[in-house]
Amino acid sequence: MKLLENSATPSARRVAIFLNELGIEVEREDVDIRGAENRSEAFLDKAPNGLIPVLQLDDGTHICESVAICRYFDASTPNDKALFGATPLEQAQVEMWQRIVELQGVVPAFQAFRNLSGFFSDRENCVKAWGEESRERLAQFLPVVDKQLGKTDWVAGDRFSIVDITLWVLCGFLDRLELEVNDSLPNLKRWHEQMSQRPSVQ
Ligand SMILES: N[C@@H](CCC(=O)N[C@@H](CS)C(=O)NCC(=O)O)C(=O)O
Repeated sequence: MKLLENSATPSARRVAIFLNELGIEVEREDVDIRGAENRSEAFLDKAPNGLIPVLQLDDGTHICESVAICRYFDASTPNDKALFGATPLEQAQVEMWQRIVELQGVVPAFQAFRNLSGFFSDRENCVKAWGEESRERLAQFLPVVDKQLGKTDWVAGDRFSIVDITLWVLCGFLDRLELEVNDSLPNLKRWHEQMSQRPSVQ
């Protein structure tokens, strides 16, 4: 089994932190995304989304999408972490917040970065106005998680979950968009300090 990834990227980092939480070591192979290796026919045969990370199983099966990879490891590794929630209610709350943070935080962040920086202009049409709008939507989203973290220890409730990993990776991306977790977001700041102490993110 091996992970096809690029360790500097947020999506690979999300899986890496999840694996650290579960104490799992996996062989890794670097994919040259700058050189568009992920857009080659050989790569697209493994990952229809054309993105890293991708998990390659020993029987040749491939799993792309970071959360799907995390689900695979969680379900196939006996553990008591319940990173996707333990009870039906927790599982629903994790799913709910995972989708909120992903769709209203991570997607706008990636869209803002890609469209404003032109980092992938060799493979996509970069639209500055869309980048600016995405950055604004992300800025408007941060108070939403700040409010939630004023009510609960962790994003999806009082148990640490995959959503905290997703939000942590998102926060690590903010400086590239000239945004930050500051005193105007006190609950998010408290959570951020707490997260930074976890061995899995060191
Ligand atoms: N929803 C996907 C997003 C993956 C993604 O955006 N990967 C980026 C790196 S963070 C990538 O492969 N970019 C290369 C490209 O766009 O060509 C996931 O969670 O796995």
